This record gives sequence, structure tokens and C-alpha cells, in this order.
Amino acid sequence: MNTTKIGWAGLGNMGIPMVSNLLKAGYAVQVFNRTRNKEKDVLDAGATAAGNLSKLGSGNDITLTMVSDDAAAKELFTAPEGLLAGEVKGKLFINVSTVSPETSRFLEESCINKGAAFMEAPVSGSVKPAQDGTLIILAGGTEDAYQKAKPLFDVLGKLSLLVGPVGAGSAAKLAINYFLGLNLQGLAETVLFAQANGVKTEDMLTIINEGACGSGITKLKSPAILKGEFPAAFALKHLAKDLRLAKEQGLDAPLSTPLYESFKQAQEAGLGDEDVMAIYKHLDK
Ligand code: NA7
Repeated sequence: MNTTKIGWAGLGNMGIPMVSNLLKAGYAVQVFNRTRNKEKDVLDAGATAAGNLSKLGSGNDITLTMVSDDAAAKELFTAPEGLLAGEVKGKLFINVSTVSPETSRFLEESCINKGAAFMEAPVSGSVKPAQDGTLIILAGGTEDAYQKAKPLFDVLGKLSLLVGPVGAGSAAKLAINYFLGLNLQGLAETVLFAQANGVKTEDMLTIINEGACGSGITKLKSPAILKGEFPAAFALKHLAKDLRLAKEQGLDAPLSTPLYESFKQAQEAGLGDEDVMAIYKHLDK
């Protein structure tokens, strides 16, 4: 059993497999999720329940957060009964959700004001890499915080990089998710174009995946296109959010606006809770 006490807030699609891996690695993990019944799986796997955020923050050495967006992360940290409400001097907080660099710096300042340390560590990879412990972790913060967090990152991911101070990890995450969006949109448009000209979807996907244009993401998402089923590994609404954040962060490239509009429209059309690859379904009209 590892003696560092770990707290975890946010048990969605990503939080649950990540906590499961920490438990398997021998960490004592205390958890809290807003919708309490979603704690069940990890409690069954050996986690304990904090009951509220304040206890979670003050009762553990390192507390990680994995929630939907900027507003949720801010609320977790700064609500009157939030993570920082109790005595947290000397504790380390790590936000692994994707938020803007500005929100990350706000969270850092909130922690420092309470005598605690903060690190951002958004992850690249969705549910399968989270289950397999093969995420890529894009850390932003001090070397000291990184060294404390590294043993956890080694459990959760296949690679972690300290890319700079708080804000840099979030910027790197927005950049890689822009690239992800371009890939998904490109894959969908390409297959639909071929299909409209009489090429079977299966054949077009084989041409892509067996050639130089094939990649981890095209191979991963091909089965969903073939089945026409898009259960969320990474919900489309989250990528729409990341593309918006990238634009707000200054991304003004020829494809950035149409790409964001495409995912935004797909979300507005009701596909937000399906997988990012449901962009194919949206374009297939
Ligand atoms: P999910 O599966 O949509 O889970 C979102 C989690 O965030 C879930 O635990 C939610 O709690 C929690 N949440 C959302 N809003 C709040 C507020 N306001 N307060 C507390 N908790 C909240 O997302 P994923 O796990 O796939 O992804 C999370 C992050 O990774 C995100 O940054 C993505 O961009 C990538 P609930 O169960 O609804 O009570």
C-alpha cells in the first residue's frame, strides 16, 4: 500500500477508470462526485467516500479533479464548501480536466492563497487509454509539484511531460485537441466524399488505415463509422468546448473557425453526449 493519501473529485467517463488504476497500484483513494451514486463502482473497488469536497481537500495529501469544464473546476475549488474550504496548507491539488490557461492560473492563485500548491495536468487520450493507463499527461507547474505528482502520472499514463508553468499544459492540451478535431472532421469528410462517388465506406477506411494517412485516431474511430454507433469515449460537447477555448486563446487559423462551427452545430443538433466521431453522423445528411 502506498502511503500518499489521494483524493479524487469527478467520476465521469474519465475519472472512474483513472481512479481504478490508482487503486490497483495500491493507493488509498478517497473520492467525491456531485452525483453520489456514480461513486459506487470505485467504492466497490476499494475507494472510500469523502462525503463532501471540503473533507476531500483537507483530508488528503494530493487531490486530483476531473470535471467537465472551467465553471465546474472553479466551483469545485472555490465554492463555500469546496475543496479549499478547510485546512489545506501544504497540500497539492492537480486539475486533470481540460480548462483554459486563464482558469488554470486562477485555480493556482486560489490554492496559493490558502497555502496549498497547484498543478495542471490535462490528459491526452480518452476512455481506452484511461483504462489502460496509457494517457499522455501534459503538466504545467513547478518542478517540485511535478516530482510529487510523477508517481501518480506514471500509473495513469505512458508519458508525462512538464511543459512549463501553469497555463502551458492547458495550452498544449488545446493545441493537441485542435489537431484531433481536424483529424476527425477530415476523416468524416473524406469518407463521405468517397461514399458519394460510389466508394464503399469499408474500402475507403482500409485505404486510409493501410496507407500513410492512417493514424492511431483513424484506426480507433473506423469501427464506429462502420457500425454507425457512437457511444462516448470522449463526448463531442467536450471537444466543442476545447475548440472554443482554443479560439479564445488566440487560435485564428484558416480552419479553426469552420472546424469549431462544425462541432458546435453538431452539438446543437443533439449529438453533444455522443462520441466526437459522431461528427460523421452530423455531416452525413
Ligand atoms: P464526463 O463523463 O462528462 O464527466 C464529467 C464530470 O464532471 C462528472 O463527474 C460530473 O459530475 C462533473 N461535473 C460537471 N459539472 C460539475 C459541477 N458543476 N460541479 C461538480 N462536478 C461537476 O466527462 P469526462 O470524464 O469524459 O471528461 C472530463 C474532462 O476530461 C473534461 O475536461 C473533458 O474535456 C476531458 P456529475 O456526475 O454530473 O454529477
